[in-house]
Amino acid sequence: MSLRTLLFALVLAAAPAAAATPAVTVSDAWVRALPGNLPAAGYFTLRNTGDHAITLVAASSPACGMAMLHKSETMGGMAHMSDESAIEVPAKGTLSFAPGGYHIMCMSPSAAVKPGGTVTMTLRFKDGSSVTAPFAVRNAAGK
Ligand SMILES: [Cu+2]
Repeated sequence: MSLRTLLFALVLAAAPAAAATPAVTVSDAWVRALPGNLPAAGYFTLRNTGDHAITLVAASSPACGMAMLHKSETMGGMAHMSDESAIEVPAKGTLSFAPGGYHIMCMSPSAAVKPGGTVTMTLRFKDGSSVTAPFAVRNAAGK
């Protein structure tokens, strides 16, 4: 085996790990931009098309200084947000990030977060895989 063939074989062997793509689809992805420097919120529907449960553990975006997984809840009449470090999506299940519930908290949004624009968000899973999807930016009214 020549060195060239050996290198090619090594690249092939390494390829599956590097290309780990989760069996998920992301749809209805959008970001609510608020005026000024207020945090923006990302919403989407994540469908797990695979045969195994997957666990969403983080989000990131070049358009956010920092992105966090949050959940809004009303407790005793008070609106409250909590950090979520792991959200499991069962096999063939769907997870909804929507106003009033789960959202991606986009702290220090960049200038790209303006209504009519598009930003990309990356969702990371516990198994090390990730998916990147375009999110349409809407205004405070969700339009
Ligand atoms: Cu939040």
